[in-house]
Amino acid sequence: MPNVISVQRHLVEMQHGHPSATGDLTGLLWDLTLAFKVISRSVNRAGLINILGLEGETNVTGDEVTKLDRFAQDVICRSLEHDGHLCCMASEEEAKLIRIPERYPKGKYVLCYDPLDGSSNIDANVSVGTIFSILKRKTESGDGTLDDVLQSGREIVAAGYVVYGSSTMMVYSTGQGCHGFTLDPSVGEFLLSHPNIQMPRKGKKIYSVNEGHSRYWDENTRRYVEYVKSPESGGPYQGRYIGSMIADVHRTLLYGGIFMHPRDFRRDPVHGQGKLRLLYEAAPMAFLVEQAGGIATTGTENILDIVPNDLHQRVPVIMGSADFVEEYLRFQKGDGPTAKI
Ligand code: AHM
Ligand code: MG
Repeated sequence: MPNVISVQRHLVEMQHGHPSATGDLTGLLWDLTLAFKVISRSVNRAGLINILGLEGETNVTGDEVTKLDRFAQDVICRSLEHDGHLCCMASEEEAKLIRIPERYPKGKYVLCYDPLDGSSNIDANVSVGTIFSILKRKTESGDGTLDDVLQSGREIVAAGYVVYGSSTMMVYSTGQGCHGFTLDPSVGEFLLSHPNIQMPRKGKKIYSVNEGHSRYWDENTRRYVEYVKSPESGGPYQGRYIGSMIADVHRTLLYGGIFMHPRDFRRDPVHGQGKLRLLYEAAPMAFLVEQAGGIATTGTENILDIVPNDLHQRVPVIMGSADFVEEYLRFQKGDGPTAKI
C-alpha cells in the first residue's frame, strides 16, 4: 500500500524546500483547503437545491438560498480575510479589489481567484471548479493596492485549482512541481493521489476548443484546427470540449493535448480578444501547465509574461503539451505544415 500523505503534510514538506520560509504561505494554503472542502460539500448537493428550494430564492424552510458562485465567493473571502496572511484579494465575482476589513491584520500576500469557474454548467452536473493564484505584495505595508495585484504570472508564488467532479481534486504548485490530491469525504482530507504531474511533451492527440466560434478566429488558428483534423497531422486528433476550463485543462494536464480559447474577432473586430480572464483563469493555469512541462501562450506571447493592466483583463489562451503548442505557434507565424483541406 502506498504512503498516505495529506495535503497539510505535503504543504509542510514543500515549505522545507524553502529554508527562509516563515510558514505564512503554508498557513494561507491550508486555510484555502478548508474553504474548498466547504464549497465541495455544497456543489455536491447542488442537485438537491431544486428539492430543498431554488437558488437565489428562499427554500422550503424559508431560509435564503444563495447562488452557488456567490456562496463560493463568500466562503473563500470569509475563510481568508481574517487570517493575517493577505493584504487584499481580487475575484472574478467582484468588480473591484477586495479589501481586508479594518479590524483584521494585513499580511504580505495577495490572493486572486475565480470562486466557481464554469458555473453555468452546474445544472447539467458538469464539473466546475475554483482557480487561484497567490502573489507577494509589492507595497511595504497597510492595505493592498492595485499595484500589488497587477503583476505578471512570473511573480506567482503558488497557484492551483480544485475540480468538483466525480470526486473533488485539488492540484497545486508552489513552483516545485504540480501535485494532485483527491478529497476523501469520509475522513475530510485531501490525500496525495497524483504526485509530480508531468504533461507528456507529445501528449495524446486531443484538441479542445469551442469550434462553434471558428468563423470569428484568425485565419492561422482556423488552419491549425483543420490541420489537426486531417491525416497530415498524424491524426485526426480526438475532439474533447467540456466547456468548463477546469475540466478541460485538468484532462490536458493528465493526458496531454492542446486546449484553446483563441482570440475572437467578434469581441474586438480589429485585434480580436480572448474570453478568459488573465488574473483568475489564464495565469494560474499557465503556471501549473509550465510546472507540468507544458506551454501556455496567447499565440503571440507567453501568458506568464503579461503584466495585467486591468483586474478583469481577458486574453486568448492556448495551452498544453509542448510539442502541440509549438506546432500551433508555427501556424501562427504562417509556416505550419499545409493540410489538404
Ligand atoms: P465563466 O468564468 O463565466 O464560467 O466562463 C469561463 C468558462 C470556462 O470555464 C470555459 O473554458 C469557457 O468559459 C467556455 O467558453 P465558451 O462558452 O466560449 O466555450
Ligand atoms: Mg471563470
